[in-house]
Amino acid sequence: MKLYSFFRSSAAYRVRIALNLKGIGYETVPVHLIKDGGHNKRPEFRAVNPQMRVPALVTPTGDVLLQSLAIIEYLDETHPERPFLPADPIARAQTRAIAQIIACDIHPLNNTGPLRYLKREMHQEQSAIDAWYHHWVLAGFEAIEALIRPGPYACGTQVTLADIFLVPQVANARRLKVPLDGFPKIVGVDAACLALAAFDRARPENQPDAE
Ligand SMILES: N[C@@H](CCC(=O)N[C@@H](CS)C(=O)NCC(=O)O)C(=O)O
Repeated sequence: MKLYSFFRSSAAYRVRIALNLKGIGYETVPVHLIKDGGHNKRPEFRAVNPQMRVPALVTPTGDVLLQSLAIIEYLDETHPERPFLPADPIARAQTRAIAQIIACDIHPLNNTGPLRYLKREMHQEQSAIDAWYHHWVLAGFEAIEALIRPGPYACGTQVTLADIFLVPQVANARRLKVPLDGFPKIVGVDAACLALAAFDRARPENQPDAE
């Protein structure tokens, strides 16, 4: 498989974790999101992903898959051993809820594109943009902190979709200096996950395009 990725992209980080957890080898195709206004805006990448975002995954059949959640579900469906969701329907919904707080409620507000828009089109000061970023992470993390069950992982003793989404969001929050002292459960889950090779290998600093 071939993964279009950027070392710092938390959405690509999710897919890297999922690929590693499933033991699937892949080639990284780095797409620099900052240099020259973003290499993701080049026509050759637009031909891969019309949305011009990472991640994009090329499957062994040559199909291109977009959107981290769709890609991760595809990996789970095609490699059902060590599933990313628990068997019980209630537990599945609870696991998806944590993943979706990140995917739908935190990340879209704090992504490179919207932050750039706040700066360039809305002419906001960097301090206001930082406050916006912190606000939405803190609001989402408060909910997740209350939802985390006895661990070591977010939904119990097995790694799930919730962990795959949580760890990259924590890395992002740390990079933007969001104080995490109020979230001991999130910090504990993050540490437990990063002790696993699949998570560690997926970290931004361990990518071939890391800077
Ligand atoms: N919902 C998408 C988000 C993908 C996304 O927004 N990726 C960001 C990096 S984390 C990106 O490529 N941004 C490029 C840009 O906005 O120019 C997913 O989960 O895959």
